[in-house]
Amino acid sequence: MIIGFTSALRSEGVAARLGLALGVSFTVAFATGLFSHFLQQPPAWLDWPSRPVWLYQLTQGVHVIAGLATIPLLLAKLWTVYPKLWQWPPFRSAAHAVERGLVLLLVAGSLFQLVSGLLNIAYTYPWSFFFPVAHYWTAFIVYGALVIHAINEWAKVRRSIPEPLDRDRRGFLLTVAAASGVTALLTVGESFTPLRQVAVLAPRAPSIGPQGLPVNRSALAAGVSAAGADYRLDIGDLSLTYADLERLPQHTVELPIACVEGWSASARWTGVRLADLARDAGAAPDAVLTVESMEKRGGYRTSEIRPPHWNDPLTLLALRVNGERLHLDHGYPVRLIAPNRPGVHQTKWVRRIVIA
Ligand SMILES: Nc1nc2c(c(=O)[nH]1)N[C@H]1C(S)=C(S)[C@@H](COP(=O)(O)O)O[C@H]1N2
Ligand SMILES: [Mo]
Repeated sequence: MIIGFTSALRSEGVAARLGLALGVSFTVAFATGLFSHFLQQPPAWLDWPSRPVWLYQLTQGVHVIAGLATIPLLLAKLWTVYPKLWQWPPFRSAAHAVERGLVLLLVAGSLFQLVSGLLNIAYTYPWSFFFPVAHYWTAFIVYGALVIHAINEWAKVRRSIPEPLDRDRRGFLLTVAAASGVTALLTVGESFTPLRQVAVLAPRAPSIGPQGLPVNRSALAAGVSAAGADYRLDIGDLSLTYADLERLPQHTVELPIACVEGWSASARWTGVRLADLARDAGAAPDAVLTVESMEKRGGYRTSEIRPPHWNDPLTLLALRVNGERLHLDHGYPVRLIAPNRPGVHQTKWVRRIVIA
């Protein structure tokens, strides 16, 4: 402990550099996180464009990778500054007490964000709160505290950054940077297929699953069984059998599924253009559609699809993936697939589309 407390690696210069790196990674995570939030729950006045098709895949991949790469940085930063916890007297003034309270909030909030995010992408929920809501609101607390902390510490940063570091401190920072880089490298393959072989830390490999595609929620987990001959897809006044859908003009598109948990995978989808079908069913071009699945319960059993997305010719009610009839776990008989849209909204086992 004594060695830890007096380590020469702890210096203002080291703390400042780690602080700057954390400032960048938290900014990236905050911005991409907000983007994801508003794509999942857009306010009524906000219609996101459906292009570029890969935008959400990119921002959410970056969100998760940036969060993971932040873990070594945060641990190093906490190690660098933790002797301050025992400083005496604990508060020199009221302003100092407020400043320390803010740092406590920042540390606790950051740890919460990283741990809860990590457990979420590992599909582990040892808590009773709803992850997206807790992660979203804590992000504002953390980022707000971070901005004030950065302002408070700015003089130290300005003072210590121009001073060169000695070899040991440089070595320490390089080790931390390498740990961060390796963490990113071992997970980025869950979105970026050329690196999928080394994605050993990724909870989902992009090509493992039926039909070479991961599954988030299987039919069994969702309580959905294979549709029989009585299956109908209802949209507006139309009611179509599976054979009716197969007889309609089929289109093939290459689109990714981009899960909020960070993995993504592209596939070749074949099916009916939603715009064609909605028009035949009498939808006005500015209508809002609600896609409902056969699933009885579950947070993602329905999704709303707004005009920019359902009018996009790439948006399909897919019957096939990579040339094969959809596997039940991928949404047989019919699933929605649309560009630039979170995976949670790519509704599987579509039963009905409501036009409003
Ligand atoms: N009906 C329904 N559709 C759903 C879900 C669901 O739970 N229920 N999960 C969504 C999520 S979170 C993702 S990431 C994608 C994954 O599609 P896949 O299982 O075919 O890869 O499906 C989406 N469609
Ligand atoms: Mo997902």
